[in-house]
Amino acid sequence: MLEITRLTLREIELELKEPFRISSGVCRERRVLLVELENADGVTGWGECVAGERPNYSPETVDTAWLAIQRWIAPLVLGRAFEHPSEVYGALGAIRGHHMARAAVEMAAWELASRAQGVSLAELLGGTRERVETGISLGIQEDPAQLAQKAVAARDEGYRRVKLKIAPGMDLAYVEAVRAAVGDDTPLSVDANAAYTPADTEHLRKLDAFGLVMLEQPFDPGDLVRHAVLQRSIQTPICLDESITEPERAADMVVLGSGRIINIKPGRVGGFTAALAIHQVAAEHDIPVWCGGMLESGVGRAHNIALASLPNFQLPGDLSPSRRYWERDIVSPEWTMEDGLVSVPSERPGMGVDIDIDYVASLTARSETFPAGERA
Ligand code: OSB
Ligand code: MG
Repeated sequence: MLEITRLTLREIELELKEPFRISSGVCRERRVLLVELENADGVTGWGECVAGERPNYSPETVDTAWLAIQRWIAPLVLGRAFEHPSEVYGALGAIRGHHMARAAVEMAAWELASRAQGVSLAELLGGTRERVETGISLGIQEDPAQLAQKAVAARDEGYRRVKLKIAPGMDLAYVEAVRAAVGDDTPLSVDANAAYTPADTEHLRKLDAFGLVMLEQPFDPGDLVRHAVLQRSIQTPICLDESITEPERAADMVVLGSGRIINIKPGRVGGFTAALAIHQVAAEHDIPVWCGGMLESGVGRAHNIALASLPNFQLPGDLSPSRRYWERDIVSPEWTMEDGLVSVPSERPGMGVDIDIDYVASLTARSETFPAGERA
């Protein structure tokens, strides 16, 4: 039984060690929305919202998520008793959109349930792997030589796959330089974050020459049909990220042939229950999935790693260790990587890391507890 008696929202600010540039903008500092749920026994569970500061990756932002949780999501879970955390997704089904806001609460509910039951989050989700293969996502750099240097360093650090962010005018020459620098044996992929249109089809076909594992999200999220047409005219497998906002979109992708690989970010699709459903649809259709990242703090990372321990996560995830992003993460122990692998903390109840609550308090820009008036 999962009875949620209290929900605390906190917004913290975490400065990235290095700015991260994608086709639609640059992120220097992460505004992170954290959700803490508490049950009647005083057990707490944590979640992290993956929404960014501006609506450049998805329509949601930190501010819209705060509003959605405060106004519509919190009232739907507070005081409710769920038999199992998988019921939370359905309970929030009356809300359209706001997948990231819903996910933050839904995932915190799973974390709370795993702590209350004394099992690891990975185990509660059905994870089977002890270690997960890790890839890196490299932001757009000043020039191809700089990107090539970073790619070589990542390969030498042990990363199992190197992903390059691309944009029109910052694509072929960059990929060519990286491929030449790392050689043919390093798995490479590219991520356009929806920066192209069907008019770029001939141009994108040139990527076929570089033996990429995948081309992630070339077109607008809503363009499932256009992605299907593109997939028929290029060899590089298309992977969808932004397009897959819920399990139904994964099913649509399969029917239409809009891509051959899915990037599952539980925080993008409404949470773990939806992520498990997508994982299932994909497995039934021989579609490999992998776990993407959103520059999460150690909390979101914990959730992603737990999910990535499931069997159909066949490709390395964007699960870089804490030190890649932050001078100091908000969890202990911090996330580490060894030989390109991250260990799943399956021996510990819950997500497997502790929140450094004093550090979180020192980074907090605003916080609010529901039911209103009570303090965390
Ligand atoms: O498209 O996967 C993406 C970061 C912010 C927004 C979108 C994306 C990303 C990443 C970062 O690729 C992956 C990571 O967390 O390391
Ligand atoms: Mg992506």
